Amino acid sequence: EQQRSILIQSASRFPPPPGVKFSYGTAGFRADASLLESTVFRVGILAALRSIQTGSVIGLMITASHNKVSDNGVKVADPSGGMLTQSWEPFADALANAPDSHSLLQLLDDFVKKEKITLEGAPAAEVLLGRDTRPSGMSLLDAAKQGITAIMGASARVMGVVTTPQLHWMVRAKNKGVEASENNYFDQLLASFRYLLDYIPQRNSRNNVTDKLIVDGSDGVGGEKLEKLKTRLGYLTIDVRNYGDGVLNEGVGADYVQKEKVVPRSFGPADAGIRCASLDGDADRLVYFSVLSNSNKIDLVDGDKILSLFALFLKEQLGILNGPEDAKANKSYQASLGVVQTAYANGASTDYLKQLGLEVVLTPTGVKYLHEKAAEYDIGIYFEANGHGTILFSDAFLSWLETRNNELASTSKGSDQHKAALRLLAVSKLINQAVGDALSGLLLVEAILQHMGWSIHKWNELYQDLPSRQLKVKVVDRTAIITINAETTVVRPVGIQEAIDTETAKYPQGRCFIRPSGTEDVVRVYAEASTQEAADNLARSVMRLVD
Ligand code: NG1
Ligand code: ZN
Repeated sequence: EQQRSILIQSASRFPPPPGVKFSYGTAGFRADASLLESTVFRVGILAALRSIQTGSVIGLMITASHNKVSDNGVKVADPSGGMLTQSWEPFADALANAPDSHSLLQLLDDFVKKEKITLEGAPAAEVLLGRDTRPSGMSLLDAAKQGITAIMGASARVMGVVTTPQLHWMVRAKNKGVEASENNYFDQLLASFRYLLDYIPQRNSRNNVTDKLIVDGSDGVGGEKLEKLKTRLGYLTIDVRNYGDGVLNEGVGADYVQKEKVVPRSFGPADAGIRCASLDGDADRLVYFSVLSNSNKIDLVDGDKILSLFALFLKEQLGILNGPEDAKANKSYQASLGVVQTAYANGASTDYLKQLGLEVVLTPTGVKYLHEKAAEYDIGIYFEANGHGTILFSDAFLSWLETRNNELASTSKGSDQHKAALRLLAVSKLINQAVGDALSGLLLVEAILQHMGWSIHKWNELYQDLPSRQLKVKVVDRTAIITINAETTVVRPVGIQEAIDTETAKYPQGRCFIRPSGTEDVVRVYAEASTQEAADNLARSVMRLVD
């Protein structure tokens, strides 16, 4: 009863905006910030319930990532640090769209019963709260707090301004009994980064790769954090630009750089030849680029190429670790190494990875799908072309690796095999196991480039991207488009796929697909072909089919 009246009272302070329909899409709820208070409040309630049900700490992040500064959004991190379980998404939708406090309470009643969540005498629930640098974040954070504390026994712990992956990392850490602080996060990243550098093969020691990197912080939280982190890096001079003075995501950031293929604000011809990287607004995406001389154009090194670099390195280290005598002595572990991409992955990257002998799987767009698939391998690497991705290590493999490493330390300390074991362990600590993380990804890229003795140009030459074009079309109802086969085939409206196939067949190396966006009210068109002109034409003609 007391619980009911608390809920009614606090919910009445957050009436939903009339006539707006919310949907927990590819990355949580996103909308113009002015529309979001009630939704964020309600997601606070949901997070508290999820914490009670799982008996674990849950995360709630307020961000709209690469979207414009006037937008905002909210998403929930599950106990593992990954995305909210998909089975709760319909509940999130229903909660956000409940028209009044009465229907909200009814929904909560039903859901709590269905999920067998006992509120009375429930164990203490805790939700970690974070936000990006958007000005609207402050009041939204307060709305989230009120939602959390509207559930008796639930408390909110404010982590303040953090990157999205930092918050996910903290949730994961806390649930493993590790201290969930920014310092601890930095310590882990730095320690494992230094480890990797310590084991760089002699032949590649330092002189081949310049120690200078310029990073575009997208005028968001990532640049701010990198400024703090870089002072403790030791080697590597990082020049951070766009770390908060300009407008968030405007002409800057990983999304802009990847889609427009031009330099971000405050970069120019003077930077030609230097290794550059770009983060997105909440620092869960990372792309590299180098500026072409005398122009504002760039050579883009996207998520697919980061994935390829990681895959190549890990495959090599696994190969060294599992020496031929080991197989005979039954000491090797046939670790499965899998690569997960979406249909947006450049076709040339998929070909390259397959040529390396790797298993490549496609999933629908959205980190939750990629992550889930990657978790099926001992080492699962996933990346979206836009630069969101990470590497997952299975518990079974990691515990074997720890044991094997100890063995090697006593039998053949300092051997190639031992070093490979140490490197793999370091990668598992450096790379964020919860979610794609631009800061940890950046350190891993830097360490591997040093290891290989490669410049950004050498890296970029792993394979040559096929020209591609991405367009978006506003339509009356994007949900009318239904796809299968990891979004590569349209089944509704009937007939459209045949028309796309007919267009695509006209172009050498042509590939094209359409899908409804999960974050914007548009249908996206992606086309690839042997020349830029052909890719543009293919995209445009398919766009006309949708319109
Ligand atoms: P949608 O709007 O569903 O295409 C976009 C990105 C995704 C993912 C989400 C979340 C593209 C084509 N799509 O999703 O990859 O990053 O945003 O931020 O880049
Ligand atoms: Zn992001």
